[in-house]
Amino acid sequence: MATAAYQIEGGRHEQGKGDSIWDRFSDLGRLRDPGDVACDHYHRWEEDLDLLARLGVSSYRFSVSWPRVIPDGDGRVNQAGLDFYRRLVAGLRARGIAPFVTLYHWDLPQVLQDKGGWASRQTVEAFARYACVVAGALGDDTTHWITQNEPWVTTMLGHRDGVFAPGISDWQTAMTVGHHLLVAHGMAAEEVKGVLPDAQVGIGIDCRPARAASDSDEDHAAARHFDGARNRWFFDPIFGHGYPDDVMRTYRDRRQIDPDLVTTADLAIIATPIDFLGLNYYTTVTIGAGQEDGPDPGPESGKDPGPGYTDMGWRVDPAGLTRYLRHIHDTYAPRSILITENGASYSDGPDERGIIDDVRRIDYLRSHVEATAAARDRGVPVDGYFVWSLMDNLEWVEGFSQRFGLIWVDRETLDRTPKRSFDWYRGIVTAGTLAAS
Ligand code: IFM
Repeated sequence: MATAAYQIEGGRHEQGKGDSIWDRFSDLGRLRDPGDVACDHYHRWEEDLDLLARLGVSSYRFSVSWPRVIPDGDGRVNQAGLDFYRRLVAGLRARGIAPFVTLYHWDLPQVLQDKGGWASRQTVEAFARYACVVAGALGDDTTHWITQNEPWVTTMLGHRDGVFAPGISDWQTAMTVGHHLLVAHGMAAEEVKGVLPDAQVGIGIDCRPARAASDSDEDHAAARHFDGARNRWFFDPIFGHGYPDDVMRTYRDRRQIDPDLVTTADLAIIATPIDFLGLNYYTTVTIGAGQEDGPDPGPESGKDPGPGYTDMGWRVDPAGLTRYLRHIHDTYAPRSILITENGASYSDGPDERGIIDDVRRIDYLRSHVEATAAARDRGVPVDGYFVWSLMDNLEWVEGFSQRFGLIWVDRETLDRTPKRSFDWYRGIVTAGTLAAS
């Protein structure tokens, strides 16, 4: 089961927390709903851990809010902020649940953004220090660490398209940010291992497997470029292959990347060995000529995407997961793979009896659990599966309009009501279908 700090915690001004770039984005009215309270997990965390225990899961993936722990990003440590996560981790252990800690799920301290954000090398240094602080505080009870979540999103949506915080639209900045995120991953991995030699450290990468829209050479070339920019750009350097030549050439030709950005020393840091690869999988895309630079093509926005698609307009493609797991195994051979996110947004709400019969979510999850098991049966070392997400939460710019949770959160009262999928998933966990769920 997985969540992220900004999407559930709230407690924006509690106990010394600093603002993150998402707080600023929210203040600017760039989110459909403000994020100050979110699901109020900051105050209701014990109730939420009880729900996790009721679900029977053996592990829980959550993220630490950097500005809650170090309000200005690289200065004083906020003890009260760290203590919140200490209590959370202790509460998980007391319920027999292993914490999987994500260090960065997009909520950069605003003070660091004001100094250049991820485009500045100083943010990379600050992240390494922050990783060290958190590892020192939570390490007694935490074995599994995820450095970065979905660097493509921060890179492209946050800095090329400007639709996510911090709202910058500049190709070269985006490429610099993406590179720095990966260097920060490698440095943080080293830091965590320095403090906790037995830690298991990985990174969470989102993938969008792409197929060509037709057999034409143009569509194949477009799909190849899309795959290179969206997937290989991140997987290749992490596994020691450097950035893909074909994409690098295009970026250089178009002057979309600073030619001096990438050094051999950086590539060595990025390739710091990981103990597991975290893979976030939701969907696949079909790419034709002209669509190679994204954004992901999907059904026209604002229109009901219809059957076979989730409310995000993402195609349901479980077979794509099996294929992609096999591809990752064959291409990069990671020691271990965890599905660090998989899930679906469907809006089904309570009926007159108060029951939330989210049968489409059950179908989605069942087919993807089976797809994961199918890959494992063919020798892919998939050692864990995390559903996105425990509860309906703040889906970034979409606000609360997209519901990914196994638990319904009433937007007025913030009361939690487990959906049908919650009971179904408990059955899956009890049956031991997948490890570390
Ligand atoms: O809600 C997000 C999460 O924060 C990162 N991965 C995708 C999810 C659904 O969009």
